[in-house]
Amino acid sequence: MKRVLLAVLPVVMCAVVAQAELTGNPIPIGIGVAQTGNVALLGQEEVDGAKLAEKYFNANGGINGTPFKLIFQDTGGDEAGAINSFQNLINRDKVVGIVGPTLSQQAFSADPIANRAKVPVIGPSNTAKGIPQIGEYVGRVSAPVAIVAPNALKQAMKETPGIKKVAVLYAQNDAFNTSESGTFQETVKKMGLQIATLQKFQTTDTDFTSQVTAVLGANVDLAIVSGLAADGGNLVKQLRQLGYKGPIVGGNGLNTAKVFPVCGQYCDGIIIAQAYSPSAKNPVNDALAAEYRAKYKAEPPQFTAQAFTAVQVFVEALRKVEAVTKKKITQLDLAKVREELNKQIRVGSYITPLGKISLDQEGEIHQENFYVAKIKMEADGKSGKFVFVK
Ligand code: 1QQ
Repeated sequence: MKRVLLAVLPVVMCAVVAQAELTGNPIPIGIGVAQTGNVALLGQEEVDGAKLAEKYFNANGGINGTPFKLIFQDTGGDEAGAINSFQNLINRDKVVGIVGPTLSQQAFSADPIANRAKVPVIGPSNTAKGIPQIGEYVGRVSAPVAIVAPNALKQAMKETPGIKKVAVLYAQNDAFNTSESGTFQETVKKMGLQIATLQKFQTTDTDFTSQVTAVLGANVDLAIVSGLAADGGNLVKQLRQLGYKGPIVGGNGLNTAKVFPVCGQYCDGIIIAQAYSPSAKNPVNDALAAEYRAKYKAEPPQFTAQAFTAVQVFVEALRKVEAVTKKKITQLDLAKVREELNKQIRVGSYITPLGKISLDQEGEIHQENFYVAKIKMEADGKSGKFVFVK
């Protein structure tokens, strides 16, 4: 009994002391991601990650003793929603910086607004080509498709030798899917494979009969799908229902357990590249994974880890701003905080759930480790998991 108490006491005291130490008005950090609509299938995982980061970093000293608080503004799934969310965060909530939006398609519209207002943005899941180049206040912790996507293709080739003919399908009304598909198409050609059919669709589509008919007619050995969770999941389902039996590579838009209810048993086997592994070893990821498992009884997903990481970069950069200016954030003018924060985000490196990362002067992420997972559905066709294969 005595030994148990002695073991538990320091942990409890530590948490109490750390929280009691935080004083002053909380520093507002904006979270502008999709909390409603179809894109919330992806955005909700970001909300989870941001909240876990808020709890974790405030329990670990906040911004050198000052707490920070997250201000959430739902973007919905379109450009207008993202613009509105960013404007509210910038002008009304007076945040020091913004984590968001969920989609690259939204980032190309909303980020220029933050950039003009000189408010730092960290994209938690904006992987299209050209995001950091939007402006000097735009960065991301989501590695670009050019680096991530080819890993899934390599895995498919390894698992199924003899692939020659490929079907490429993508949502043409979405910037990320167009960008990712471009990478897939280049990689396919570099590998000496043939694109037997190239099929386009819209993220709002629900009937994919014509695309699937073309795929079946082309008699391909592999299908590569770049869509978001709802449309991409339905496309996979219809591919299988109409008789496609070969391997399927899915893009980042399918990278969530939220597709399980969409394609059900037919999600089984989809190969998806990952910028995060729940089993990456470092103290921050260990803490995130433990919290997530306790709360959700599942492995933390990539979008959760990336949103957590985006908050972490803001927190650590805010601490650096105080060190450099020798002033508390709360004593500095907001415009000055935003400007210094943007500089410090790009200085040094961070040990995060994604491993060791840094952002270069342009705001592009540099990350060391990438993975590949495969969806494994249970016999009930309802529950499933991402099994890491590389
Ligand atoms: C992008 C993406 C999406 C699939 C993230 C949710 O990678 O829009 O860039």
